Amino acid sequence: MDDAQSERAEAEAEDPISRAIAVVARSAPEIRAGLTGRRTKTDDENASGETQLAADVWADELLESRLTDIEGVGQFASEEREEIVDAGDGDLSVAIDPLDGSSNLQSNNSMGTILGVYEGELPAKGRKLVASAYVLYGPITTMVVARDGSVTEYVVEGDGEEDAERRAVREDLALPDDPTVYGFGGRVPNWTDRFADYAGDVEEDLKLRYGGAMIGDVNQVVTYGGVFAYPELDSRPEGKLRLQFEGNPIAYIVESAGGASSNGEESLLDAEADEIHQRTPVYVGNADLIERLEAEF
Ligand code: FDP
Repeated sequence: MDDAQSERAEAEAEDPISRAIAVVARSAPEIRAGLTGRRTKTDDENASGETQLAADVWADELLESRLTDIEGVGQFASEEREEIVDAGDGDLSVAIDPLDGSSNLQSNNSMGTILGVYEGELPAKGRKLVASAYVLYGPITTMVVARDGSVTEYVVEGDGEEDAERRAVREDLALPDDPTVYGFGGRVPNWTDRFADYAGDVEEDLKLRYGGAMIGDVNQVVTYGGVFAYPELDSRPEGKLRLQFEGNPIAYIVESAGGASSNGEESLLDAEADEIHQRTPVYVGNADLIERLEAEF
């Protein structure tokens, strides 16, 4: 164990926020290994009406049992389950998207796991986040963690919970000043006119890269600079992504890395949280690109 790893082990022993982050890191190799053979659809739908894959259900159950075990965690919520789980006494709540972008599993493209740690009960505003993190199951497994205003990228290695190791590869991560990529979800004919106008402007300066899993698409923005959006649609003004599980945690990471977030009007972190599965348009990236969007809207 190097110095950074033993410092982390000490923090994890006492601090529930560090423990929640550690649980997700340690579960990542196991989740990755367990994807093989769980690519089939189930007969069930999640709380947002999407058909669940065996992998969604399995990753949800694995993380639920481990995260609700942490002393100090009072509530557990998941994109894959209707109700918030009461985890006992504790002032912290964890919100999880166990497998973000799981429709990519069939075609073997990238996916992620998202964690938001909120102070107080859910649903909660993004300003209540005290940490957030995502795992990216790409060619290698990486994890990005935002806490106390700084963002670190780790490589996660190992085969299972016992020997999983997290090694920092980029500290104080910041979005590059000179952005190069954009990725926008939703079908173009369904975009609103104002978003289509914005997209037209962005296309002049940036290169399209869209993979269809928010975590992969956001991670390239964090790496190269640019903008990711799952916008408002004519048919669905509230967009597709969920505020508690996706919008807020990602906004917290991007803003901690010097970027900006918006729901079209204000920072996602300032958006009112009324319902655990509420959807929101999501726009995150370099601050000037998000300012431009808000100015054009
Ligand atoms: P998925 O349905 O595969 O779980 O969370 C929903 C999400 O993926 C995001 O990861 C992704 O950005 C978006 O939906 C992709 O939606 P489209 O297929 O409409 O592009």
